[in-house]
Amino acid sequence: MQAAIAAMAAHTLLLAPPSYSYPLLPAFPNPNANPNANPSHSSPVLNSSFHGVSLKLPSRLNLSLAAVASKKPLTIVAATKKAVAVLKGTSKVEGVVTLTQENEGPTTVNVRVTGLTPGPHGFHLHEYGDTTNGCISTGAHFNPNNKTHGAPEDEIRHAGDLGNIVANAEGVAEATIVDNQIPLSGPNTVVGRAFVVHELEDDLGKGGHELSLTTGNAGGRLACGVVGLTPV
Ligand SMILES: [Cu+2]
Ligand SMILES: [Zn+2]
Repeated sequence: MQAAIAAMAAHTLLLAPPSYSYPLLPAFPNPNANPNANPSHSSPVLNSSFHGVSLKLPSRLNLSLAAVASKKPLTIVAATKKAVAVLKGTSKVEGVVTLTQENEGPTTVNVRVTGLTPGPHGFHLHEYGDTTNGCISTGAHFNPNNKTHGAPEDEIRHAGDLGNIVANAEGVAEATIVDNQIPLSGPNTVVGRAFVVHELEDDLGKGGHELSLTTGNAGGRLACGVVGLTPV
């Protein structure tokens, strides 16, 4: 009798591993199709335990699928967007502008322009990424909210109004600008529009000139470049 119990225990131990391996199988297993199952060892007790495992499988699979599905939107929301514009013109003025935006936060703009006369130069995002006729064809300041020209910190400003960049004695202007009105996605995205660096200082709408409230009277367009997406 004891030998028979020991033999049954041995069978139970031998047959236990296949039942534990079921959750790893992709489909709902049929215990009778298990290649490891020996028909001669089948018993009602073992079958009922197999059924118990197979009944639990659907809920486990559903839970793991739900967890994967709920993580996907979070990954999209956490996106970083990056863009670049290479500024060129008819003069020796040239530069590179990089833009980075985390999620729906402000856009950080890093600017380096060389070949300028020392001092302040108007720096804007213009409406079009079109340079077929040089920087003139980039149009007016990017202005999706139909406002007048202003300073970057003003309530009333064009979205493209980024103020001035200031060149040092070597003609190099470097700046980091953080702004809330020049996103890299959505209806007011600046991707596909163009940066322009100007000949003169932007008076930020306060110069009293007839052009102050449209262009800041910043003079000619020295160099420009279209904003395009880059790898993150
Ligand atoms: Cu401009
Ligand atoms: Zn403007």
